[in-house]
Order: sequence, then structure tokens, then C-alpha cells
Amino acid sequence: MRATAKANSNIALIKYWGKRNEPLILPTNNSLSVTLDGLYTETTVEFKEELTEDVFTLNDRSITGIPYNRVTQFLNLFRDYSGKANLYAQVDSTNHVPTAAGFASSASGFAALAASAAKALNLKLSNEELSKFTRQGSGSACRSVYGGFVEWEMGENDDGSDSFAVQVAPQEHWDLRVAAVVLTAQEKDVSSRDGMKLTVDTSLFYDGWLAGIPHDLGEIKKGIATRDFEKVGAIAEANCLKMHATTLGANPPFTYWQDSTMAVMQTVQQLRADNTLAYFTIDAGPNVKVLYLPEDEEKVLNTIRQVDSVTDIIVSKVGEGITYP
Ligand code: 2P0
Repeated sequence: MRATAKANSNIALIKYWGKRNEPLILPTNNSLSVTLDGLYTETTVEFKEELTEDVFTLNDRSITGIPYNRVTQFLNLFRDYSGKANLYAQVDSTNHVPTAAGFASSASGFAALAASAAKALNLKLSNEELSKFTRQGSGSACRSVYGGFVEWEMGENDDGSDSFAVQVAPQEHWDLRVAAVVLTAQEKDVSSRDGMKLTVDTSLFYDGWLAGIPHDLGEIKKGIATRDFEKVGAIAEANCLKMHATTLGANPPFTYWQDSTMAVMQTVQQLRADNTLAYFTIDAGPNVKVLYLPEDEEKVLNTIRQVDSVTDIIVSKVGEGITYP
């Protein structure tokens, strides 16, 4: 009853930004991501008869409080499913993120936890079933089950039975690069969970965000199929800007951007003005991810390094789905 799994992180090109059902983590729109090989989590789960509660370590430190509760509640899904109500687990996770600076690890974390727990219990889940479990730990994590380009289909059912991720194209399809640009190690003021809820509940611009999704999704899927980098980059950057615009229409209004965020955004736009194709996207925090093609790596990285507030750059290729090392 012991298993180890490795899951990569992912970056959304079409963002997940809002829930229609909070406990089940059912989204208000489809989202689409690229799996990243540079940011990942490895987790070992061992269910042991002698334990009277779950034990969770992250990077060799014992974890308590809210993160611990999220892990035990998530393991309850597997205990319920397998009919083993009183079987507790030792969970040891390692986040392989080269710096501790503000990169959310919930996507790789819950994907690795789901896969290792399912294997430890010998559940033999399909990827679709594994994605549904993973979704209930953290929404974006359901996309990390697969490598390459991945769409989370929001589904329509109230019970979440049709809300899971599917692979749009495998990692071999296209050699893109994503640079995660580290700007600050500060904790963010508004978590993604709280930020998306406040936006759904109060933002004047939320309906506009939803109205743009079918167009962005349709176009980006065409761009991925034909490896049209200008199209994919332009849609991803515009989709990110629309997501962040919704936060300014919330009550109270807020933004994840800092001065340094905008400095990198402007540098990326300047690269394009100088005929180097690069595009940015930003999640629920100040750091920026930059998409580019392999042949432009030196130019893109050298240019971004010159921005004052950049402390680190983590380069990823398109990554694989869950593996069992
Ligand atoms: C995404 N984000 O699609 C979007 C874009 C942030 C901005 O998914 O509440 O940690 O656990 O489902 O997945 C971050 O939110 O939220 C996120 P929960 P999650 O990647």
C-alpha cells in the first residue's frame, strides 16, 4: 500500500477563473494549459494500519493547519471510494521548484498526491477518473494528469461527473518554451481561491470574461493544431489580460500585478516590436511566464534578465503527464 508518483505543473493559456460549485470544484469555463517540465512534485503515499491519522511532510517538514486539512480531506475521497474509512496515510511530498519564490505548487502537488494515493490503494483509475479526483484537490491540478496541451472540460452535470481534463496534443507535438520569471518572494495578498470567488460574486466585468471564452478556446486550439505560434501567443496574452481585468471590476477592486510585473510585460511587448516572438501570461500572483520558441531562447532570456526586479528565471519545455518513478 505504498506508491510514488511525479506530476509536472502546468500553465494555463486559457485561464480557469471561477467556480460554479465550490466544494466539488466545478468551473464556470473550460480552460487550456501547457504542462511544464521544470516545476514538479514527487509524492510518496503509504497507507498504514497502525496510523490513527494522516501524516504529511512537504520538503521534509511536518505540515499542520490548513494545508494538512486539505490533504486529509482529499485523501477522504480515496478512502470513501475504496471503502477503507479508517486507513490513514503517511504522505511525503517534495516540490522541485528551483526557488521558493511564489510559484503555486497546488497543481503538481494534488496531481502527484492523487496518482500516488490511487496507486497505493491499487485503484486502477483511467486518466479521466484520475483527473476528476485531482480536480477536487485543486482545479488547475486536473490538467496536470496529462502531458502536452490539455483542456479541462467544465462539464454540465451538478455532480461533476463530466468535469475533467483531456489531452489536446501530446508533448512531442510542439517544442515550445516557457520561462517562469521570478520577481518577488512575497506572499500574495489575495489567494487564487479567494480572488476568483470575489470576482465571480462582484465583478462587473465577469460576464464579459465568460463571453470571450468560446472564441479564445476555438482559436487557440486551431493555433495549437497548426503550430501557429503568433496565434497561440496572441490569444494566450489577450486571455490573461481579460482575466486580470475582471479583478479591477470586483468590489473591492484588486490586482495581482506589481510594478515589476508590468516591467516584464512591457519588455515582452518590446521584444515583439523588435521582431522576436514572445508572449506573456500571468496567474494569480505577480510573477510572469513568457512563451517563446527554442531558437529565440538566448535573445528572450538575455533581454528579460536585464529587467531590474528579475531575481530568477526557470525555463521549462513542454512536459509529460504523471509518471511513477
Ligand atoms: C489557472 N489559476 O487556470 C488559473 C489561472 C490562477 C489563474 O487555477 O480553488 O489553485 O484550488 O481550484 O487551481 C489557480 O487556482 O484554485 C488557478 P482552486 P487553483 O491555472
